[in-house]
Amino acid sequence: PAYGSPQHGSPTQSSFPTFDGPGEDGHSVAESRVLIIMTGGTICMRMGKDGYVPATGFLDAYLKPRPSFNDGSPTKCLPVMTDDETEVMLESLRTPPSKHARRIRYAILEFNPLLDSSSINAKGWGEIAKSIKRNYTLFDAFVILHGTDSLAYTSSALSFMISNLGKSIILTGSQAPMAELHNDATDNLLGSLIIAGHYMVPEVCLFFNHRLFRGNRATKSNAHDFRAFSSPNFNSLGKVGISTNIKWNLVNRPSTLAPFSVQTSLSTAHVACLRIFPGILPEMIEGILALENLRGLVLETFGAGNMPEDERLMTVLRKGVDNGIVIVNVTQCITGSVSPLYASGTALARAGIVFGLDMTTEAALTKLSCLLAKPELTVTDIRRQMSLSLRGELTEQSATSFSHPNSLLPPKLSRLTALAYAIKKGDQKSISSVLKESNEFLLNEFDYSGNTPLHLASTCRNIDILRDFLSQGASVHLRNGDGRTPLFLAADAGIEVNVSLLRESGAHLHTEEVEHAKLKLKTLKWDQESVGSLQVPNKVLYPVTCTLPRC
Ligand code: ASN
Repeated sequence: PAYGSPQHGSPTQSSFPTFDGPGEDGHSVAESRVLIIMTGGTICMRMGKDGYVPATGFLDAYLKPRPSFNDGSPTKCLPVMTDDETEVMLESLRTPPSKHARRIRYAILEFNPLLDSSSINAKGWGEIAKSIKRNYTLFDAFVILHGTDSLAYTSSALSFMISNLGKSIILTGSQAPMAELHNDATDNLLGSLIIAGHYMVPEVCLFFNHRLFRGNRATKSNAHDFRAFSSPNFNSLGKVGISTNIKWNLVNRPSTLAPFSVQTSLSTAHVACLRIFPGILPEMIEGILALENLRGLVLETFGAGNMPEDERLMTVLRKGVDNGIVIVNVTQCITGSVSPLYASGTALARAGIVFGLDMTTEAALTKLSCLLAKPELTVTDIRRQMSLSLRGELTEQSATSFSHPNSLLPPKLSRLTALAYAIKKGDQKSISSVLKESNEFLLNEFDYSGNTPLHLASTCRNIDILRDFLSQGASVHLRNGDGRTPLFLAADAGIEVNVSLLRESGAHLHTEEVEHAKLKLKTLKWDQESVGSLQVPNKVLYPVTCTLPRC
């Protein structure tokens, strides 16, 4: 597949007759084919006697009359595979040419019945996945129209159900129906079509209010605003404005040599979700864990993954784990991750409860349902996979070393490891290439051993490395896993020139540390007033309150 944006000169490649009719300037205009799968939701609703209800006939009622969705060319029928594996010819429309000289031709496959998304379940997710699979080779991309209430559950579920995706799948809906004069449906649908028709983003995405999110990172955060969705723990994948900007460095791509496939069943009947609250009783948790057939539980805990310190609660949870139930700890907070920061969270991990890190509840529940439906996985496999990123749904951080010492190093840690190796070898060429390649400032980050690159350079005989790091703004004040600064390490190693350079750069010792340094470097004057003035340009001072990764 071709990845890239029109701005980079590689628009979506279609396996279809790519050119269809002249554009305004008489030149041929490329055409992409998109299948819209209409499942229901406010976007297609009309007012009934008891409130909004989904209505059929979306293409005829709302898209045909709108010039931005219909360029007025004679309609054309496209082959579409339906749920009973029969091919039907569906009427399609096409948009006028975009500024990238591309039209989007689309057909709509309407589900029967159309749903308010609050009624969708695993069967509905299976139907969506099957429709995509049946039509995968017939279309360049897929747009799913869906209600907003459970949109983040559906986009999360599909992300886990689909493997080796090579085309864009974009879910959208609206807060106000297309039938209303002032609506967000037009923008959401047109934005989704534009991305689907121009860019190959091979992920299950959620597009809303001009933003493209990874589907399993999004959550509905507002019941009224047009800005209904957010992605609190992961940046959006792109934005549609005057121009469309896709953040290609964030986009996941299939990396295995395997064909597109879908898993169509999920074990939603075997999972539950429980929000911890002050005063929760052990019997309440016990009641849920005793449910017949329960195999997975998502616990929404406080803050960084804590719950009331009550031995009776722990006993009940431990019993659930021993009975083979996969219990996953996610935070009730909108933003942030669970971690072994507090004793209470650590006790849960020790009891065999899995850290769900920064997964949303929607992602945790659907991932668990998906994994539990795979007969080849053992409970241990599932527990392990719940803490790993399968589709970019969580950020593997310090918890990786806490619960999964054997898993692959996250990219930042592996860069820091490469840097540490190069510093030890005095290899300045490799040092600068690692630093250049990284899009974040690595010099104030801690490696697996709890040291910053400056700590490592402070005991190196090659003073040029130390000088180079200081001139790039490395902080002299950060303390390593043992609570030591680079200056202390340089003094302890007895390297006088490094000590002098660090002190010139503003480094200093605590009074208790001075005695130790005096013993090591007898010839140096250690009164604190003799600290040299800052000679290093662009110095950035970082606070010393950092959390150190510990194994
Ligand atoms: N109740 C509607 C649904 O989820 C809400 C919406 O789409 N805005 O189907």
